[in-house]
Amino acid sequence: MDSIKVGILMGSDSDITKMNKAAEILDHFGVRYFMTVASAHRTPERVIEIARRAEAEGWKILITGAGMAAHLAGFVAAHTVIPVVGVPMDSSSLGGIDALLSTVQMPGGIPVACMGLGSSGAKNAGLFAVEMLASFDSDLRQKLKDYRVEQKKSIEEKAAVIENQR
Ligand code: RP5
Repeated sequence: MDSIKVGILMGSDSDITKMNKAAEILDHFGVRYFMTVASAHRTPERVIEIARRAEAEGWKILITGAGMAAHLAGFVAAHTVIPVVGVPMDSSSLGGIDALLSTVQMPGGIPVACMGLGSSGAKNAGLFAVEMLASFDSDLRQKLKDYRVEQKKSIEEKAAVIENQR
């Protein structure tokens, strides 16, 4: 079996539906991952343990999803040099703007790559992780190109259906 390449952490089990979009992409591309709940403020030691495990096992990318005063991405990034991709969750009464700013505005020195909000952001985090892995894997690069072709075909088919209805 392949080794784990990507870790997916989320601040709460309430983030699971959205963060599953990242997992679905990794499943599609056959990238092995570890997915769990770990909160920067409720279980900080657990987050540190996972960051240490990721380093020890040679995971390549960490995807984090968190909402509200979202410090999970930055907290994980503080404990590893593995690239961290943060997905702000649109789970608050502020619609996610709080999590977006918390995730994207890392002070210089500890980077976090911030995706868009919610499900689309999680899907893109999965794709971004695959793209990073594909930089060193030509089979994966070809699969990404095939995925784009399929996407294009799907839009063209939908466009044809709409045009034929008018
Ligand atoms: C964050 O606060 C989580 O990532 C979640 O998006 C939000 C709400 O968490 P719960 O109150 O649903 O556990 O920590």
